[in-house]
Amino acid sequence: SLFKFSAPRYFNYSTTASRLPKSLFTMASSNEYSLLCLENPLLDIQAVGDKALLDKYGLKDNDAILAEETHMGLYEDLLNNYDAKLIAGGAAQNTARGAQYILPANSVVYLGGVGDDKYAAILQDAVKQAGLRVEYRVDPKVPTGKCGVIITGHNRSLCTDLGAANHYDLEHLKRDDIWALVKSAQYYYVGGYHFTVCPPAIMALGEEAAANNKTFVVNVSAPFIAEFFKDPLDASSPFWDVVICNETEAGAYAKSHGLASETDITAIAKHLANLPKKNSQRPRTAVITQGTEPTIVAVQGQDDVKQFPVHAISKDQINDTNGAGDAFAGGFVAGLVQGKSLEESVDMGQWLARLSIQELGPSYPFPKQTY
Ligand code: 26A
Repeated sequence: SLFKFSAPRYFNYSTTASRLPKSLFTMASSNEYSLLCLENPLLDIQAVGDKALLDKYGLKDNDAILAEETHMGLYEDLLNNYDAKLIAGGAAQNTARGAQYILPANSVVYLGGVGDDKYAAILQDAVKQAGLRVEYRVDPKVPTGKCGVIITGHNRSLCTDLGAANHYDLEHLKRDDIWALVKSAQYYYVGGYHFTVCPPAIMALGEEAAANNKTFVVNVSAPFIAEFFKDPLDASSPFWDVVICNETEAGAYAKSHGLASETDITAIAKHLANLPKKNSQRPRTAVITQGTEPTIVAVQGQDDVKQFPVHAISKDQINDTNGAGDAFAGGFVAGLVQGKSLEESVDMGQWLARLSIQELGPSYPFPKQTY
């Protein structure tokens, strides 16, 4: 089982690094950066909005979409008329910051594409605070991607202009120094939004994981991924050791795959867990979050599906829910990396999500709290 093995013990070179030759210092040790994450680095332009704003751009109150021509005015609108804040985002980058928040120093590295601009500098600052190492593919010709976030009550509507994030490529992943990080990592986390960008990079990580009995985690990330990016999503599914999604994404998956029910979350979790799997050395785990309703977990080959209630906080403690799911994934994956049980990993996910929804945007409290 995934949860019985202990992760390698951490070894922090930072105190001795200055005494080591430079070449050694730049090489990742086999215990460092055991978690490698891939997706789309974005800057969130977030504001509290209203129905009129959602209607103006034809947006649903709780959805995530790719921006089209008609949405391009949204960002200026948010900044000029809604007092928007600029906050580090990008779903898997939020997860990576979250996992690093819990894990020892130098545990997590994140890959994605950015531009060479002010927005990228804001992202660099945020990841530095979290101690997250990023290896961006920098495109000098394309601006850093941005996500308009409209908060209405406990809903958030996300509208993304991918920019430079859309230019991530296999060439960057296969660059000697980056591929060395891939080789030394033991856990991979891919945000599903990356299926819109570079499926070959996702497949390369999946193949590397399966061939070496490493752990490959995919988050479905948004209903439109399950619906419109079904083919690349399905091509990667044999590599999934863990698949994470929320109830809406589970429903979209059920619909696009013709499952009997779009609302029977237990049945969908079982279906995901039991899809064919390339690496048969461990069963797949499917995790479905449902907001304040219990988290559902199915394990390949097991009949019973587990439920983990959420320890809800009072409504007035919630700042916004932008990034709640990413934080859950961050805590859960940190648990995996630490060799925790399934129960504890889910609890770590719920704990980190609880912290994040009390902050503005997909952020975590500093000074750090400990699990
Ligand atoms: C390709 N798309 C649409 C996206 C995103 C995205 N991250 C990567 N790719 N659309 C929204 N997000 C991020 O989701 C987080 C909340 O879960 C936002 O940047 C936000 O931080």
